[in-house]
Amino acid sequence: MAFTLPDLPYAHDALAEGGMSRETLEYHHDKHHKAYVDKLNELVAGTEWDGKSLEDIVKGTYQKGAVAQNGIFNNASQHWNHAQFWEMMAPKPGAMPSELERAITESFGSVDDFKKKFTEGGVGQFGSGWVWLVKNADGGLEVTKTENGVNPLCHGQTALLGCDVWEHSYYIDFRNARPKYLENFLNNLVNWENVASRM
Ligand code: MN3
Repeated sequence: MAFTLPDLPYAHDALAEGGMSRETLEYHHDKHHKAYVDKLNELVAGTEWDGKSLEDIVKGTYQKGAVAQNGIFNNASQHWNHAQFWEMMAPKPGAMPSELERAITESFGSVDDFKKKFTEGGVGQFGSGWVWLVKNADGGLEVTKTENGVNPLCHGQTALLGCDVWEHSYYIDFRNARPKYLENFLNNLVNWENVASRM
């Protein structure tokens, strides 16, 4: 069965007040994300991956230590990453649920220290990639960064929060100011209820 582009869980202009414009979402969701889905369907057709779940394809095609991953992996992982990313944001997001705040404070010392670490991770990802808040198998939380489409599934971790630091994610709204984009993401866009539900 072919993969499909999921609708955004809000209108294209719903995040504008929070700092992510309609134009960014029109390009990022309608064009970039759609291209990953279309390419994935094209590449998977007639292969051993045809009919497999997205998670199985991501994990099964990941090549440990490979800088350049193969086409099926790149498009499958980017489809998965973006589908999570849209869900991880919300217009007018609410406060952080207390169980998440507790877990973050335990692992990072404070919510502010976590935000600092997450921003540094995103700024420090040289070139395209993602910054994540993950839950490890032992239950501890960690901030990680990954190159290109690589994601926590590849490392057996649970993705609680991810932020796309490819230039297409921020160039329209923040130009080259990746740190500002990350700070704005954490302070105005993250759907903390969604993050907590992933624990
Ligand atoms: Mn992207």
